[in-house]
Amino acid sequence: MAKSRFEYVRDFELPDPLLPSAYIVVRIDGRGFHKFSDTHTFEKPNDVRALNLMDRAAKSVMDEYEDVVLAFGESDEYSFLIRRQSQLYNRRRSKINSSIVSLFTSSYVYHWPTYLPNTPLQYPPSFDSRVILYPSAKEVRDYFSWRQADTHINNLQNTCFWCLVKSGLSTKEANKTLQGTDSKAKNEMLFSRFAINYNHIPPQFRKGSTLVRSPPPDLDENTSDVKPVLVPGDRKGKRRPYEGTTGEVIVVWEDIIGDRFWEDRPWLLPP
Ligand code: DGT
Ligand code: MG
Ligand code: MG
Ligand code: MG
Ligand code: MG
Repeated sequence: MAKSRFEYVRDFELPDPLLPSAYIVVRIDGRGFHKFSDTHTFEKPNDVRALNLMDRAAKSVMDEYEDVVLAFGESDEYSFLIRRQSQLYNRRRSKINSSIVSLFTSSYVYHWPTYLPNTPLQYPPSFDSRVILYPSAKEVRDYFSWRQADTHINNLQNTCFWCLVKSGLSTKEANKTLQGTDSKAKNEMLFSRFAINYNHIPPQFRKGSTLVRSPPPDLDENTSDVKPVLVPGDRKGKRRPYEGTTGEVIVVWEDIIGDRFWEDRPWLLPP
């Protein structure tokens, strides 16, 4: 078929490939969720319904994209780790970025009535999205540590703040009370003034949500302890290392700053 004389404009669509073998992180973040959470009367500081809805939307992304091997969420944001050897959309940046945030957003809206049945959605929420490349496992570990440390710092601060406000202080007074306090002082304030042991607050609020896949059970009992975990390969009897792309997506509220989480799942950070 002959090309139309307009077809040349296609050449303006420039390639935007992501560096081969680099770890890919996509982070989405709710746009204007300060206002959005007020409009929809989210509980302060944490609304478990809204957080569970975020987790559900993230699960949709992992169910659809097997190369997303890990996701971490807190507040109005989620980070997705795409395995380093992924050939998803030939590693085209804007295709990956836009597809993930689009699916996340539609799933968030789709599942809204299930998680907040008595709160009609007042207007369409949106999320921004960015792609970050990391050259090695160290930066990936530090990236997720950064997000989880942020979860902790914000949650401790917000928990104190809303305790003070709910006890009768103005928001201005609460801010002033908290000014310059370190985390030890905040823990003590919660305990002595509000009888709250911070460590007893749900881990979902303190640690954020981590989504991973569970590897299928290792069929060979001789290698059940051997890492990396082997799974059945394409050819009968031939086994290959598990890459984190199959198995059920589960949510955990665990520490991901320490080594344990990653040692248990060596496929997340292949050398
Ligand atoms: P942005 O991201 O620049 O468009 O602006 P925001 O307003 O989304 O700000 P951001 O992302 O820095 O902070 C997230 C906001 O969402 C923050 O104001 C607290 C709110 N938020 C998130 N989760 C909850 C929740 O469970 N309960 C309540 N009350 N607020 C929440
Ligand atoms: Mg933001
Ligand atoms: Mg936001
Ligand atoms: Mg945010
Ligand atoms: Mg099309």
